[in-house]
Amino acid sequence: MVKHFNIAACLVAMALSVSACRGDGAKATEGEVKTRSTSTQKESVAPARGNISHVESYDYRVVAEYPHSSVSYTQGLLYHDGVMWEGTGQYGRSHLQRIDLETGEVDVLATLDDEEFGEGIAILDEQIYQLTWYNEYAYVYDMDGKLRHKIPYQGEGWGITSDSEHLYMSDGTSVIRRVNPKTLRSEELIYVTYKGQPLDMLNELEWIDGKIWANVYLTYSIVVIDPATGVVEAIVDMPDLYDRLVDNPEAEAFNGVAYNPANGHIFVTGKDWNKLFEIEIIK
Ligand SMILES: [Ca+2]
Repeated sequence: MVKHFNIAACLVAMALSVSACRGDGAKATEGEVKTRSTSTQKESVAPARGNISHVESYDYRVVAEYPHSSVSYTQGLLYHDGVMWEGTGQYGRSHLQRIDLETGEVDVLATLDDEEFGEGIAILDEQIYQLTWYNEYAYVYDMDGKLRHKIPYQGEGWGITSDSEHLYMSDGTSVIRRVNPKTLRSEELIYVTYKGQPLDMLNELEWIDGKIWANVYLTYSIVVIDPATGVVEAIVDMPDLYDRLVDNPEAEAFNGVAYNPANGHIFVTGKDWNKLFEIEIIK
């Protein structure tokens, strides 16, 4: 049984130990390693600008439930031209794949080597980018999943998304980097704050109407970030989704945000969750 927790409690708890933010069922090996590796960067976070005191709280409604493979360790999720794409992690089962929403069946287009841990995915200019956690390079594929080349970068790769011009990358810290799509070199650093405090553990990303939506690792929260200021403007907590999973003991952390611009709905799931949810956000 995974406990429910929220951002406010986690901000306090993270100063002490990340374990307080973790559900009982969530294996935290990945997070513990990542948390240790990000400690030095927390101290360099710049003060936030803009209105930092008010954070909107969005409600939500589950529009539909779809099957999702319980052996897909979701690290990246996006919806593009009516197709659901997923990048998965874990050594030995990191894939780039398309998901048939109605059946949950996957069409694996690429499989990473056993020593590579897949992370977020993004599509820009009809190319698919897939990050790796520790390997320090991204794969770039054509839309059929054929490898074009790899781009090196420094540090950890977690989430990635695109605004149709640039790419934005997270690395488990409170900093999101806007990067050049050709080089993945940083063009701008976005220091993300929640009520004035740096918000660590930013994970899977989605660019939605000029804002960056981000899963916060080891929570059931998605935050809405103004990329111009880094300020979290809104939050939506979805702890109830875990309770909708049935016969899914391997279910791990809530992760994955995709967006359907045709109806404004988002899709969310989790690592090894056997369901994927279509969500209407209620503001
Ligand atoms: Ca996404």
